[in-house]
Amino acid sequence: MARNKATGRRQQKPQHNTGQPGLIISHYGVAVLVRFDNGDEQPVKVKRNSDHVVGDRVMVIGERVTSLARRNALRRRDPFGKVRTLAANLDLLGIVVAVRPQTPDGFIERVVVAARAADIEPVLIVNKQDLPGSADFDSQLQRDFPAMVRLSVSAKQGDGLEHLRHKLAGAGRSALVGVSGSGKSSLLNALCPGIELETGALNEEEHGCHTTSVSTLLALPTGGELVDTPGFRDFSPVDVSSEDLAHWFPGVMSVLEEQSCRFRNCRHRQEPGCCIKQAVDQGTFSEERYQLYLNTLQELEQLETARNEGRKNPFCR
Ligand SMILES: Nc1nc2c(ncn2[C@@H]2O[C@H](COP(=O)(O)OP(=O)(O)OP(=O)(O)O)[C@@H](O)[C@H]2O)c(=O)[nH]1
Ligand SMILES: [Mg+2]
Ligand SMILES: [Zn+2]
Repeated sequence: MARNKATGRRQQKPQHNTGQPGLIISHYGVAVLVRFDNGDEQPVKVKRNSDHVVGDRVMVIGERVTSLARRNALRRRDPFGKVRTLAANLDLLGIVVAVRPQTPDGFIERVVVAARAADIEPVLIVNKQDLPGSADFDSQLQRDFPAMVRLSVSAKQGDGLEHLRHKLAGAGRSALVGVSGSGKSSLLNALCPGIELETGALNEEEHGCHTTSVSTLLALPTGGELVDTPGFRDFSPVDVSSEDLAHWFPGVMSVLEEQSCRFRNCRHRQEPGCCIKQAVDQGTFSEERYQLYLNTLQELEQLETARNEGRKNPFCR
């Protein structure tokens, strides 16, 4: 019986006439790889723009795949305005960052808000601890995201992987996202010995080379499931409203846990009795991060207005 190259699992021949429940563990554009509940795997053809995604529970009847209802899905808008679903039915989202390559400003915040709005726990995974400058980078992240779970690791040297394994085992289903070259596939290789996903060196500008092109879900030997995704630099959220942002933005959420603004729908601009504005004035919420919040809010509101007026995404190139 043939074996899947990435996972080493058995692949079975397509079965006809009988409906079988399974899970999509890879998506190749015109086909998905389904893992059935008995552990067998089978590639099944799908339409190129079908909405099936890694993490979907499906029913396969003959060569037809039907997705069952999703608990949640993480979606982003790519730079061309197209909505991309990264994965479905997630419990935890590991945002992989490293001192090199740099993660663009605002990236982490947007992913965190999108995850929280979808009821997925966001966790910062600070990879490449073996590189010089990592300690300062880590401290900066601690200052900017004090309330977030932060795991410092090195896929290369194995530091911190025990903590990560433990977190992933307790979570259920997780996915890794982050810019190309941050080390997502390297982490999966370190957590799943023998997997050997392709990894790629950074280029001369210290950017990743978009090595991973297909999302893959793997069952970890130490418990939990983990999805590797292709890297991207921009995260324009899809299912996030300005209200979500005003609530879930990192730092804002921590202040709101202690105090509340006078108005329930406060957007923390100039509204009277705003505890975020007060925190900025008192220096407990940094001016820089507040500015990042306001910029993101403005962008989301423009998107909302455009959507309400039926216009195209104004940020679409
Ligand atoms: N020094 C060091 N290098 C690492 C570490 N983890 C990964 N790398 C290197 O970083 C580069 C990118 O790693 P990948 O695992 O391919 O990164 P990725 O996030 O999967 O990238 P895409 O698939 O393009 O999104 C490779 O050269 C890895 O060897 C680490 O902990 N320390
Ligand atoms: Mg990769
Ligand atoms: Zn407010």
